[in-house]
Amino acid sequence: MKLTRRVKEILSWYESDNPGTKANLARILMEGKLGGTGRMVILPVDQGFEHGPARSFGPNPAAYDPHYLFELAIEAGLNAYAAPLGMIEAGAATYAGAIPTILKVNSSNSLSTTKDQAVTGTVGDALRLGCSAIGFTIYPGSEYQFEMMEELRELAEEAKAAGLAVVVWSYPRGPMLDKTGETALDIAAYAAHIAALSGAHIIKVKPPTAAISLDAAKKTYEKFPVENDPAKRIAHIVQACFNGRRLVVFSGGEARSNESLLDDVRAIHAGGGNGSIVGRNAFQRSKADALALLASIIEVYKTKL
Ligand code: FBP
Repeated sequence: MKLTRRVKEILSWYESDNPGTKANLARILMEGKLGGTGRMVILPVDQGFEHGPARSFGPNPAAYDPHYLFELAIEAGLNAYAAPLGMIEAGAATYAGAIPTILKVNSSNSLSTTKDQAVTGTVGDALRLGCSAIGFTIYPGSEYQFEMMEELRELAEEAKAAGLAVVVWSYPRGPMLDKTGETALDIAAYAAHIAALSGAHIIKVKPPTAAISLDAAKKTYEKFPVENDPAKRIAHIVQACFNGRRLVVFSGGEARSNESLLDDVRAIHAGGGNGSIVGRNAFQRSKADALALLASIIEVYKTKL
């Protein structure tokens, strides 16, 4: 496989990484219909942990089967498939080498009263299962944020030493933040920056709204405003990710209309984001509808700006 100039350029931004980690980043970046473009679409399926099985898979019961999820990601021509341990194990032999996988090594669940995650997988698991990366969630703002960041430090160090890439889901939540605050522009940029500072190769955040939440940041944003335009907000998140030197992808959220999701995707594309990580909007649709939507998302990312 010949790497494109764009992928070589992206790999050059990861100045400290060993050849193993760079090869795994290259595998993700060169895979699927967006392979070589520097853009990515990833299928994440950890919602069974986060929200429970019925809320996750009830709308499309075929998705209860882990093999269906691997096949959806492969048939859609995505860059990678991310899931917790049991889900990857359940298709590991059948789909070995068929698509880069990201082992989600921590998870929360809806039965918990605290904003925390348990470590549910190891770097050893990721290597045994042939994964390209580990995935880890931090909740900046939670009472447990520092423990989570310390767990990330340990797992990221181990993953990088073993030649794996590190994907960080950075989701602000906790007592300081209401629902508006969790996706406010200043908070989303802050969360993305914390993930970059923690050594993430790929950062995952929710698309930001125009709200500014932190009182301490309001004056700064008044003085140096970000234009009230979704693409400009994405560009601000890209700035927070070392001015584009770290890959950043944006989540899809709850199932909604194709047009609403595609509006977000167009803004991510125009703002210079690296792509989408779309779970519920893919696996909660019938396979035909999911493949059609994912193809439309990929088309947007292929468009020349
Ligand atoms: P979705 O596209 O389904 O939003 O998936 C992205 C994701 O980050 C999942 O990996 C995770 O389970 C979920 O969102 C968490 O969603 P929420 O923050 O709404 O509980």
